[in-house]
Amino acid sequence: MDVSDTIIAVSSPPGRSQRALLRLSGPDACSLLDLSEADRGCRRHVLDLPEGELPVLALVSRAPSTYTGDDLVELLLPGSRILIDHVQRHLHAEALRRSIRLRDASPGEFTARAYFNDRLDLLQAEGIASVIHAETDAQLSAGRNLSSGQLGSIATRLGDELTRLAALVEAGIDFTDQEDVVAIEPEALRTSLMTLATGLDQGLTDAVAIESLESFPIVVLVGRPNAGKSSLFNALVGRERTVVAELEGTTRDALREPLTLCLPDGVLEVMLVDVAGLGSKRAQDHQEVIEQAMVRQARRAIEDADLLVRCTPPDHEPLELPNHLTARVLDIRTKNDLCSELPDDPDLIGVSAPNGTGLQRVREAMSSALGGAPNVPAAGRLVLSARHDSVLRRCRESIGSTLELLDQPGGAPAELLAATLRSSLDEIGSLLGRITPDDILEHVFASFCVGK
Ligand SMILES: Nc1nc2c(ncn2[C@@H]2O[C@H](COP(=O)(O)OP(=O)(O)OP(=O)(O)O)[C@@H](O)[C@H]2O)c(=O)[nH]1
Ligand SMILES: [Mg+2]
Repeated sequence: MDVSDTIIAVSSPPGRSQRALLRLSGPDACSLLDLSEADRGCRRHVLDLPEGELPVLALVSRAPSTYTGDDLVELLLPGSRILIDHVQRHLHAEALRRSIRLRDASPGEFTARAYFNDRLDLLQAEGIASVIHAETDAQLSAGRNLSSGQLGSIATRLGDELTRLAALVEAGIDFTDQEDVVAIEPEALRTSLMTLATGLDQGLTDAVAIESLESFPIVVLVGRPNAGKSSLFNALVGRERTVVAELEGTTRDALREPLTLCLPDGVLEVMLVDVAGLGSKRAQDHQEVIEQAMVRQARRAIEDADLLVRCTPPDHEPLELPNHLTARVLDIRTKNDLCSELPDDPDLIGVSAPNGTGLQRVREAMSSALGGAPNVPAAGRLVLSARHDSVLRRCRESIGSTLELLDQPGGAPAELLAATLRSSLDEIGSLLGRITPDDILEHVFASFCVGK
């Protein structure tokens, strides 16, 4: 990535829109647009296109206090694809005429420049990518935590302490002849490292994997027509979302609604789906076109489910489900208020939609059937990507190696202790992007879109 060129990209989404945003960053961003040193902030600017003059709004920021750390100009233009093409072509032609090195930005290059210019660390850059790609509240909040430096400050504290310990160990190697330099005692080193190791172990155990925030488990309420599925659906989501009636076949389309299940350590968000009843004689006979379509849609929803909640009222046989399904099945007795006798099976979950009994048990049973792990972490809970997790684990391993050396009979040579401490520090450095191989940088910035 050549950071000495000036780069240009459309930062708004493709297609027609009210306004489009064209971004330029680099040493010649201002001179290409004939902006003087005094031209800063938001100002009217006229582009002298071959097709005619085009007035635009320009937001001019000067290095180093910009997003990229270089001069940055953002042009707000009418969102016409053809007009944007004309402006880009004009600016490229002008750059060529004036021997200015202007080129189209690659994905994430504006943020990569911010990283290379020390405007943000690698974790903050990854946080920005997560915010851009977020599709759920959980992903958005994880991205925000990352870009606001939640993991960065933990890594910095860890790195500072490892640096202090490594410096003390190395001081013992390099300056033993100087009286005022005291090498750290093995016991003091062990205590400090144990504190770091315990903190890391705890953090890694408590952290939530960012991948787990990507999609919600799908929970489908299944049963025969009139089994009380829609009534249970409404009771769980807490409003009259779907029609309930005595008539068999009331629900036709599959209805979806997010449902939040509270867990001791966070929240499990699921997509609850209500479908048409299955197993009715009429649909089996394939008489009615609408009913066939209803059954097809319900079957599709069942195939995609992570959990099937089978609803069976008292004195009815449970709906038989196809053998090939891999989703777990949770059996619920609906309309439990109609049941005169107490159930023999204490594990049987009975629920009554009109008076709300059993709903909490249904929620608990659903979350435990789905593994019981939160997919929306509690506020402040650490969210780690696979890269963060593996770097922290390698750092923990290196700390473990130093501790093993300290436990050796007769103690270990200070050089070896220093080497393992350095490895832990290198891992922390690679987390923040201070010591980062090019392939990791490429991987991180490739996940951005062009123009960011
Ligand atoms: N007493 C009692 N009646 C219920 C309960 N749940 C549902 N019902 C009644 O049972 C009938 C059918 O309820 P629905 O929720 O529409 O049943 P469904 O399984 O969605 O039916 P389809 O959409 O036709 O497959 C309605 O008259 C409801 O009022 C319950 O817990 N107790
Ligand atoms: Mg229904």
